[in-house]
Amino acid sequence: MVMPFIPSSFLCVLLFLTCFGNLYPRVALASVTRHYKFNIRLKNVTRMCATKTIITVNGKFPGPPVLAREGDRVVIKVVNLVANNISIHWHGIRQLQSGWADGPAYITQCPIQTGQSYVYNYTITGQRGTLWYHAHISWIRATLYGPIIILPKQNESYPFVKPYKEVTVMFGEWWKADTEAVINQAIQTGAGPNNSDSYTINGFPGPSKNCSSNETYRLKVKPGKTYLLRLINAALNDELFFKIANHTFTVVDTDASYVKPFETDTIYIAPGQTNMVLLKTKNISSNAKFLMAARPYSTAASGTFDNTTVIGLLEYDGNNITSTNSSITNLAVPPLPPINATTYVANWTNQLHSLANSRFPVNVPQTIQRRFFFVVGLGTNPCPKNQTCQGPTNTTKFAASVNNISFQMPTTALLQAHYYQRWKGVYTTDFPNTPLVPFNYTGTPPNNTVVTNGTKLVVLQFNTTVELVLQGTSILGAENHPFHLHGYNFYVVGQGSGNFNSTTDPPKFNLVDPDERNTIGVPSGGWVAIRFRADNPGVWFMHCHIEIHISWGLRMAWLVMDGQLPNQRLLPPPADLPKC
Ligand SMILES: *[C@@H]1O[C@H](CO)[C@@H](O)[C@H](O)[C@H]1NC(C)=O
Ligand SMILES: *[C@@H]1O[C@H](CO)[C@@H](O)[C@H](O)[C@H]1NC(C)=O
Ligand SMILES: *[C@@H]1O[C@H](CO)[C@@H](O)[C@H](O)[C@H]1NC(C)=O
Ligand SMILES: *[C@@H]1O[C@H](CO)[C@@H](O)[C@H](O)[C@H]1NC(C)=O
Ligand SMILES: *[C@@H]1O[C@H](CO)[C@@H](O)[C@H](O)[C@H]1NC(C)=O
Ligand SMILES: *[C@@H]1O[C@H](CO)[C@@H](O)[C@H](O)[C@H]1NC(C)=O
Ligand SMILES: *[C@@H]1O[C@H](CO)[C@@H](O)[C@H](O)[C@H]1NC(C)=O
Ligand SMILES: *[C@@H]1O[C@H](CO)[C@@H](O)[C@H](O)[C@H]1NC(C)=O
Ligand SMILES: *[C@@H]1O[C@H](CO)[C@@H](O)[C@H](O)[C@H]1NC(C)=O
Ligand SMILES: *[C@@H]1O[C@H](CO)[C@@H](O)[C@H](O)[C@H]1NC(C)=O
Ligand SMILES: *[C@@H]1O[C@H](CO)[C@@H](O)[C@H](O)[C@H]1NC(C)=O
Ligand SMILES: *[C@@H]1O[C@H](CO)[C@@H](O)[C@H](O)[C@H]1NC(C)=O
Ligand SMILES: [Cu+2]
Repeated sequence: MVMPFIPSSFLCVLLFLTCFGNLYPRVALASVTRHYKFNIRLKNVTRMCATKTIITVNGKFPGPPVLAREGDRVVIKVVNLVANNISIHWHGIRQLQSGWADGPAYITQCPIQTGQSYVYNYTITGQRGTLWYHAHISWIRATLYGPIIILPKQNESYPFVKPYKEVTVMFGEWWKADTEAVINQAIQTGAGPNNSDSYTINGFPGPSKNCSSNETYRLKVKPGKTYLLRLINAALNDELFFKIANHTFTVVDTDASYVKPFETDTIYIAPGQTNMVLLKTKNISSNAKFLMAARPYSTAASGTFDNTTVIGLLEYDGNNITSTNSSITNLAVPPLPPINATTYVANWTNQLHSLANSRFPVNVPQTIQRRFFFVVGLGTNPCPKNQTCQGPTNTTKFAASVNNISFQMPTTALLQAHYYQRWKGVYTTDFPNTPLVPFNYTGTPPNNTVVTNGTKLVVLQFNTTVELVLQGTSILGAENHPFHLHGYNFYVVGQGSGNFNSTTDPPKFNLVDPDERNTIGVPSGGWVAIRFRADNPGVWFMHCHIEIHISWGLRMAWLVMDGQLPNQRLLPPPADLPKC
């Protein structure tokens, strides 16, 4: 059913007794349309001793939650009131037949220009858990992001103990510099970009010397209760470890898919990924305080990434909440794995298994129609003749590629070009299934690191079963690349270090209870294998979720053709689809 537009805060009060208080109380109707209005506007916020003007949704940082139940339709009118072009991606939403609402600029839509608006309209089908939204153009997502909270259908429960409270914990970065200037300069000079100045928890960078004492995220809890934490990594460039001193977590979900619960004291979460974890508070009376901390996992060279630690506070009820910076800094920072703890990441990821029961079955393709082997990593472009560059050896610009193709952004949207059959001169369909020049991907890097540039797509017939091996390289340093696929969830059937072996590795694939997700780290100096069924027609972006890598070209797109039946076709574009 469609309701007339009402402000989301009002809807919140109408449908939920409390919106982010206790649990989300009962929704009156089985399946509804939820209307939101996102005014994209500037806001001055003060962090780390300075005030900065940032781009926000409705003046909120992080942005307001989109709250829905599985099966609901979500209609979000986005109005662009800033000077920049804007588009918003609903990260992890399947967008079945609604590819026009996916959001990546120049892939599924032209950006929303200043003063214009666009209505994102989609149904949440077969998904429940935590996802998020973020701007999907340039580096605007640095501040334009927020949670998507999908509750189970009415009268359906979580497949774990009912939490006493639910809390969203969103990680991000704080940049003193203007991130648009940072990326523009990096692209111009070819050098690596500057680093962020701090990580954030729900927008707070934690205590910093001589700055306001209220910049620390505080989670107030009662003793002996179970809290459901919805963790989201919205950082631009960094994978993170997260820990709360003297507490452990039970991981119950990845990317809005339930997993077999397991205990861990340190979460590993890459940009684009989400995790739901249960936090059982201790049976202590009052006045207890513990630090929470997050800091990066990276194998990149020291100095090329922000290696700071963000601190938050877990405060038990009855505590004096006017605690100052000094009382925070007296607490012990929980010990996190070493920054380059690749073994910890592999071990953590190996513990993820789908529930795979009758209520939440695994639909991993057992037979495969198309196999792909994509080599992903860094590379270079030669310096233009009339310029000086500051990339590797000072004669190049940093680039990145998939099968040595550095994806060039078109100036019109690919989905429109496809739909209106005006694709000539916009894209080609000759993306290679395997690298054209094989080499020892994780061995001594080749001398020639130059990439080719192009806008190439892979065409898939509707319902094709796909297996994709993503192989990392050691060119200009081995790094983990968190790959995100739009329009689909996939199953992670295998991973390993070194080069993928097409004879010995596939027999070890997990086709029983593989982790289902939308973003997976290609291990540093290793590979990962995923499977999915191409049952969603449209043009679907796939890219590393480290923003500097996507800017350098670590991205490509799949074109999935319509099927025969009406419900297997991409629907016509909405009338207000932005024009380039
Ligand atoms: C932010 O602060 C500057 C300087 O005080 C002011 O000129 C500007 O109007 C403010 N912007 C907003 C969106 O409040
Ligand atoms: C959203 O899409 C549905 C299905 O196509 C349509 O019935 C509805 O009118 C749309 N709502 C808005 C506000 O565009
Ligand atoms: C911190 O407190 C100051 C002074 O009361 C206030 O102006 C500022 O907005 C607060 N900052 C945050 C992040 O809440
Ligand atoms: C927290 O853990 C540390 C290190 O293991 C230990 O020394 C300390 O006693 C613990 N504190 C509480 C309150 O459990
Ligand atoms: C963090 O990076 C800086 C350079 O940016 C380096 O000097 C410092 O040693 C690094 N710290 C750690 C703990 O790695
Ligand atoms: C809270 O802290 C203030 C300042 O340190 C102190 O005056 C007050 O008594 C404390 N309140 C409680 C309930 O501990
Ligand atoms: C991690 O970094 C430390 C300190 O820089 C170094 O000694 C160690 O060899 C590195 N470990 C790996 C696995 O690269
Ligand atoms: C891997 O994880 C398991 C389960 O948490 C743990 O028992 C084991 O010690 C871990 N191994 C390494 C090498 O971290
Ligand atoms: C270099 O040449 C290109 C192509 O002729 C031109 O577009 C660009 O503006 C020039 N750049 C500089 C820095 O002169
Ligand atoms: C590149 O140029 C910078 C600045 O001129 C210099 O500091 C650096 O050593 C040069 N690097 C190489 C590899 O030549
Ligand atoms: C690839 O490089 C690795 C690391 O140097 C080496 O161990 C391996 O033998 C090489 N593989 C081939 C096929 O040359
Ligand atoms: C790379 O260059 C070095 C020195 O110029 C040469 O010895 C080596 O054989 C080259 N390696 C490859 C893989 O071409
Ligand atoms: Cu990457």
